[in-house]
Amino acid sequence: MGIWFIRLSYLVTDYCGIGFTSNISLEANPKKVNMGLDKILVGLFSLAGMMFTYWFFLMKKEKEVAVTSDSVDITVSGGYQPEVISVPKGKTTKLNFLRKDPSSCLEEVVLGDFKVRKYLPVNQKVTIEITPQKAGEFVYSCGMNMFHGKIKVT
Ligand SMILES: [Cu+2]
Repeated sequence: MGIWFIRLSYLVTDYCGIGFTSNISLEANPKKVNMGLDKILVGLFSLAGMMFTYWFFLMKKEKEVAVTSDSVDITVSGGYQPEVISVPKGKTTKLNFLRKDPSSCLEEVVLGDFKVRKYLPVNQKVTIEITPQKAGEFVYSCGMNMFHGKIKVT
């Protein structure tokens, strides 16, 4: 389990251009390592990056919000809040996304199961309507699959 999170963190940091991970392969093969200070620093940074990612994914608690009205406001800022919503099956629910985070990482929201990919301008509400026909858990994400939210259909 843990190793997958670390793998994932490689992907994530590479993807979003943070670039902690480019020298990871050097660490895995000690014979090749030329222990310059820069390499040690890069190693430390990548370790810190991994630990942060690990902590970020594991320690964040899921708070579920049950949607009883026709719509729900979802704030996009360093992720999606509320992160987990539950909606009734067969009912149309409006998801009002409001992106407050200028990071380009969050400029798109992708609801793969609902075949929706939408651009979210900063400070502008974007409404996405879903009418889920199947019960289950549906994860949506930013365009790079870095941040995730979940829709539970019950
Ligand atoms: Cu992203």
